[in-house]
Amino acid sequence: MKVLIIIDAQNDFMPGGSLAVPQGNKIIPVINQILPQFELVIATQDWHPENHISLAKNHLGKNEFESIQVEGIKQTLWPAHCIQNTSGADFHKDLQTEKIEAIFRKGTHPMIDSYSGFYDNAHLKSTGLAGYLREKQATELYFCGLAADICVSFTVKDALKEGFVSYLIEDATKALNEEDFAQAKRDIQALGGKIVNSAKV
Ligand code: VGL
Ligand code: ZN
Repeated sequence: MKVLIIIDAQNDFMPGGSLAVPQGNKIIPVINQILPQFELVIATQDWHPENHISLAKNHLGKNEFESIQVEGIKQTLWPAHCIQNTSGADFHKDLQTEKIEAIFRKGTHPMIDSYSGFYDNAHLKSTGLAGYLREKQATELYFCGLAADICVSFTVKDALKEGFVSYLIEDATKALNEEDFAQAKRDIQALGGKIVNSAKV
């Protein structure tokens, strides 16, 4: 079964949002157009409490986009974004959400950040997404959303490691950093993932 997984298509990652991805809004019509071709559509939401460890404002003397070490792993400090129950955490208003059957939220624990829809960054806490997809007998996963170089590529890499046939829809994602995205695409291909265009899904 073909599944579409929409990663973090939330206002704070759109132009005007607190952690805006350039041209992030351009993916919305592309996603809406391909939605009918999928039997199952699910989404993720970055969903942080105010005191979340990934927010620069919670670290005295640290600036946005600086990084720190948390229990031996790199934690980038971001502007406040996707705070639970704020409009910044809502899906883009034009995203057709009717077909979204399940929403997996991540980054909900104050001390744990999660770029991937499957696991937190230290791979300690599962969101349950892999088990859900197996129970639904998902065979092919198609990924889109924001940001290409961060949450989307972390999710695709975890999907491949979980053994799912995985495709990244390149024109339905946008990156914060193009160089990081170029590297992420190479990593995805090295793991057996495919980069495709929305015309080919
Ligand atoms: C994301 C940075 C911090 C993303 C989430 O959705 O790509 N990026 N939190
Ligand atoms: Zn976040």
